[in-house]
Parts: sequence; structure tokens; C-alpha cells
Amino acid sequence: KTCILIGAPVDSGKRRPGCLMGPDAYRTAGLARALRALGHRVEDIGNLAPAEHAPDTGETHLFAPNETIGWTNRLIRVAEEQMDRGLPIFLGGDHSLSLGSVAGVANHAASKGRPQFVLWLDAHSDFHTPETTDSGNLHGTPLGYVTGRPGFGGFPKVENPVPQENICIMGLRSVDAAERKALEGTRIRYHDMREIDEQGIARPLAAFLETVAAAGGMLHVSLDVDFLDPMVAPAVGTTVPGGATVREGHLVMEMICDSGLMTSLDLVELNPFLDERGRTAQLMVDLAASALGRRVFDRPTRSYL
Ligand code: DIR
Ligand code: MN
Ligand code: MN
Ligand code: MN
Repeated sequence: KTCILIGAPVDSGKRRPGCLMGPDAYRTAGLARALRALGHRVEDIGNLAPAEHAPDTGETHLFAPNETIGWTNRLIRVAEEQMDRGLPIFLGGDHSLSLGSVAGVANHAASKGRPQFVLWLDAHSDFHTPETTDSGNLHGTPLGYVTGRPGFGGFPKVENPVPQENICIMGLRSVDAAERKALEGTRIRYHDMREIDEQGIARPLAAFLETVAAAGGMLHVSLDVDFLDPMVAPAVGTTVPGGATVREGHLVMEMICDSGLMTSLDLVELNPFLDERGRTAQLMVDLAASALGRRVFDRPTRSYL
């Protein structure tokens, strides 16, 4: 494959700064080298900047909405362009970058007449709108945006909303009251940590991947650092105890690789300022490598079925 590394140093989606250092942390941890070692072509297009936008005046309950609008405009265009060239890997940056990355890849899928699917690996459901968020942090809104929820005035119109039934969220353990109420009325598939404890992570993931395959879909994977347990991935501003283990993370990525379905990837919410000697950045690089072919032994195809 041709992997295209897209630096998206988005830091406007929440108040605690530091995610802007994420792209360079992934580079330093050897992402390009790891993917080349797996036989891929890797092109790093460097770091993006937000499109021109109005200044943020601080007059709303939202943190930096205009800068986030600028990023969303830029990322939609870049995602559309780069999907034609290979497999984009968006190096975040906080999770507000996914308003743009997902909306952009969905436009591309629509142009090919294929359905877009999204796998959201996160402690949080990120299903807020600017009207429902308590924190005012727009990194809590990307799934609300890309599914076409109302309330995103000033943001670019979502040309191709992702159908609810095409979304699967795994790893949940912090869902705000308003999100929970909204989610429960949707066809989004969501799996909390209790379900993963009880059933294992492979079963619900296999079921979702089967659906994607059967539909001939494109699959965007959005990996939030806080999907992982803070004991193994401390470098994120919104840690929640009780997350995925290192092995659960790798199993998810290995199954995604075996499925052959992934067409784009976000690595988000890494805050290198909070890291311990780069261990979280390294784990995220290792997980990306698993998604793109690193393995201990080959398996008979689709052994998870
Ligand atoms: C919280 C945190 N639900 C919010 N969201 C995070 O601010 O809306 N998402 N951290 O990954
Ligand atoms: Mn998130
Ligand atoms: Mn295209
Ligand atoms: Mn999260």
C-alpha cells in the first residue's frame, strides 16, 4: 500500500494544550520506518495548517470554534485529495480533526459509489453537538457532526453524512448524559468496556467487519489514545481508568489488517507533553503497524470468524 502521513497538529478541540506536538512525536517514534519495514510505500506530506478563519473571541461556551472550523475546512479537502492517492493516516492532533477527516473520506466514498463505515476506538462517544456539549470542547463532537446532527452552524455542510448503522464505537466508559440519551435512540453500534470484559473484543469487532465486507464498504478507523488504559497510554488529557489492554489494542488492529478493509486511519489525542519517554507515542506507532501488517505469525485467513 501507499501510506500517506498527514500531520494535523490540531489543538483547538479542547482546552489543555499539547496535541499540536503529536505529529512530530509519531515521526520521532518511527512511524514511517515501521510501515516501510512492512513493505509499504510511505509518503509524509508534512503538517497542515487550518484554512483561513475568523478569530476566536471567546464569546461563546465553545472553545475555539472558528479555528476548529478552519481545520475542518482544510481537512475535508485534504482527505478528499489524498484518498485518491493511497491510505491516509491523519497524525493528530486532538479528536476534533475527525470532523474533517471523516467528512472528507465520506465524500470520497460517495464519489466512488461506495458506503463509508467508521470504527471509533475511544473511551468517549464523541457524539455531542455544539449545543449539547457541557465542556465546550469540540473534540467531543466529531461523531455528532459526521452523522449530520443539527447544531453545527458555521461549520461546512456535511455533504455525505455517515449513516448511523455504519458506525461502531468500542471502548466506552465515559459517556455524558446528553450523549447517552442521544445515542440510545440511534442505530449506531456501541460496545462499552463491560461488554468487552464479558464477551471479549473480537466478537463484536468481527461482526462489524463482516457487515463492512458484505456491503463493499470503505472503512475509516479513528483511534483515540484514551481507548487504551492509562496505565499503558498515559499521554492523553482525558484519561479514564479501565481501558483496553495492549493486547486488546493489537488484536483489534490485527483483525482490521486481516480484514483488508481499512482505507483511512486517524491517530488522535496524543499529548506528548504528558508522555513518559515517548511510550504512548511508541505504542500508537506499534498499533498502527499491526493494522498495516505487523504480526508474530500468519493466521489462516479470517481466523476470527
Ligand atoms: C467529554 C470528553 N465527553 C467532552 N470527550 C473526550 O468534553 O465532551 N473525547 N475526551 O475523546
Ligand atoms: Mn475522542
Ligand atoms: Mn476522491
Ligand atoms: Mn476519548
